[in-house]
Amino acid sequence: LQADVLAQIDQTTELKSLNDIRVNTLGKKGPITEVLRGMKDLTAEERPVVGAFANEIRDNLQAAIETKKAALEAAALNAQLASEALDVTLPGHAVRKGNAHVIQQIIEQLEDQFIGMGYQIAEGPEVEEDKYNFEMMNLPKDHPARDMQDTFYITPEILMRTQTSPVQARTMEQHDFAKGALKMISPGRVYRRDTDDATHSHQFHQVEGLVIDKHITMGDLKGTLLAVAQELFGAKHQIRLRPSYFPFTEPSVEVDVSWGDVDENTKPEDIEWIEVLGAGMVHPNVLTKAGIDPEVYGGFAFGLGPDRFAMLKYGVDDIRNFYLNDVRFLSQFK
Ligand code: FA5
Repeated sequence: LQADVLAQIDQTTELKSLNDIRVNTLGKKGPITEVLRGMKDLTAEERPVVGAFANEIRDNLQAAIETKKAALEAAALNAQLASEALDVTLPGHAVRKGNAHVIQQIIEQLEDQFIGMGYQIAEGPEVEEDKYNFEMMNLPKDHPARDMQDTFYITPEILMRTQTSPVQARTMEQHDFAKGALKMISPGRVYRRDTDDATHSHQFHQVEGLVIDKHITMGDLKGTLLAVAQELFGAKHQIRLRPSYFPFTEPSVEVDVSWGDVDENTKPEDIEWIEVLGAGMVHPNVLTKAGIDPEVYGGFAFGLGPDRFAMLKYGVDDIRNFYLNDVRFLSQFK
């Protein structure tokens, strides 16, 4: 029995089966207990001999089980330590870093430029009154030029602003000319019932600009716009001013920027132009409606499209890419 059980103990690799061996051999129903229990049937001479022998085997097996138990517990602890070991030299998980939307980047670049030229940044509501969006901009209710900007109306008097120009009216109303000239830009979202295509979105951005002072000329407007366009686009693109019409400026111009690379060998008829902004000298009616005397003050205004600027700067040929919010597209502009 002893040799057999010792062999079993030796082969055991689990604490649970070791315990089974202990219960089976040394437990209440085990063979050794049975022998000791049968002592009463033995003669007085046999008892000490059998008793001593049984006790010796029991002690031997008990000692073997304890030794094996300690060894198995130590092995289990080592295995656990090995499996839970922390390798501090393994590379960690990279934290994904977001970036500002490309149009926001263009707007911030423009803000930096204009702040450098002494402009303030103004804000206005996207849900706007008809009064500021149209009437104070010299576009009364029956004016045919309202059709140029197809409008989302909320009520007959409240609309989604179609342009950032209402911020002109709001800042002119507030400005204290005793403190100096008015020079502001106002970036923000605008909304139109335009059919989406490669260069039109029903929701896009504008950056309005307005300068009002005593001796402002068309030359100031042209110089400002050329400086901004050159800073943003560099020498690769050409710029042209075209006469245009807006009810709130007189005279009015539109500025186009050439699409793709252009150099001195490019034939003028081969250049493809994309319209990026409207501008002009502030109409006397607009000044009067805001309580400014057009005999004393004058100025220029412009409204540019940063979406179109972003298209030109990065060669993106479809404006809708900016609004699909595909991270693979947007994460290119870091
Ligand atoms: C205006 O909105 C005038 N308020 C601009 C202005 C301000 C003129 C101050 C004079 C003085 P227009 O509708 O042309 O003008 O739009 C101005 C610019 O916004 C365009 O040159 C173009 O860059 C951009 N734009 C217009 N419609 C869209 C559109 N659907 N999607 C993307 N960009 C557009």
